[in-house]
Amino acid sequence: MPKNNTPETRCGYVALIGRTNVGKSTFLNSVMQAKISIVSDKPQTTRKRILGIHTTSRGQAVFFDSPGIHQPRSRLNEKMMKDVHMSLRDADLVLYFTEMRDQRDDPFIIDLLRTAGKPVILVINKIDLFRRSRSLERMAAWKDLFPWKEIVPLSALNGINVDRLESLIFDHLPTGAPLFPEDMLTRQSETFYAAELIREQLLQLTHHELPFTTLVVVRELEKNERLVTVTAEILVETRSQKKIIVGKNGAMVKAIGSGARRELEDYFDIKVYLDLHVRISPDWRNTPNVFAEMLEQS
Ligand SMILES: Nc1nc2c(ncn2[C@@H]2O[C@H](COP(=O)(O)OP(=O)(O)OP(=O)(O)O)[C@@H](O)[C@H]2O)c(=O)[nH]1
Ligand SMILES: [Mg+2]
Repeated sequence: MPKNNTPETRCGYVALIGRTNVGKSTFLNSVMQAKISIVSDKPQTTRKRILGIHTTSRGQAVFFDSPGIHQPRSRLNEKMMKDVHMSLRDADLVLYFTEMRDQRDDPFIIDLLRTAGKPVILVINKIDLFRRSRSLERMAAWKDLFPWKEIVPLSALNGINVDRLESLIFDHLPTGAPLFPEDMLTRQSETFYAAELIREQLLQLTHHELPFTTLVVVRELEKNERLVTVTAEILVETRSQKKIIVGKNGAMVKAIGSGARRELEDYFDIKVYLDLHVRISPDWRNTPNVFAEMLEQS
């Protein structure tokens, strides 16, 4: 029995796992009411494991937002899948995200969950896109595939059931004192966020073949009381990709830059000067030094 009749706090690591584009990062931002992880309608938005530290009166849920599960086709993809395995290994609780449009009962993923041997909550996201009867059907279809601890239909975008899922997460976490200071939200560096906020604009403003072949590297980040100066490069693999990202008379890179500057000003809460260039770096995805630089910028 806890002392003074105060309920014991819960604390633990929660892995957000699932295919790309199902809404894992959207949920993380929604439950934490902060922009922890970038979101886009393009596949493979999250490229590395991102920590989101969520402290409430019930305790501390430490989320690992993870890249979408996929078959690796490059060194970068292999590193992304390694992060998925790391999240599963370190988790006290797994949230397995699917979405309503997902028809696949994927034996590969179910095997992955079985091997991990962790308690799993099944989340069926994007219920706002379908009628209620369809979400009940989907829940029934998934029910017997795995001994889920819970099955939760969700709309991460519209906030439907986000509170309920949050409460279930705390129910399934072990009791314990917080691991991180209460006011800490993440452990990623400012340099990492600066690069991510630029990449988010790139994903949102360009069409879908480009995101896989681009990388944002922050070369310099300087702060004083009045201004943050960010110097960054967008790496692309070919001349034609560079042409698209620069755009007619530089219009595209200008749009990416001004969108990113607004986001950066929100993030740093101060005026930002962004110096953004596009550079060709052939095959950076298979050049360990190049993507290591991005993955270590955190
Ligand atoms: N309609 C609808 N769209 C959603 C919902 N949740 C997320 N989305 C959209 O789905 C897209 C992908 O969302 P993300 O949060 O980036 O998905 P993710 O699972 O983190 O994707 P990866 O990082 O690539 O693995 C975005 O366009 C979101 O706005 C939802 O509940 N309903
Ligand atoms: Mg994501």
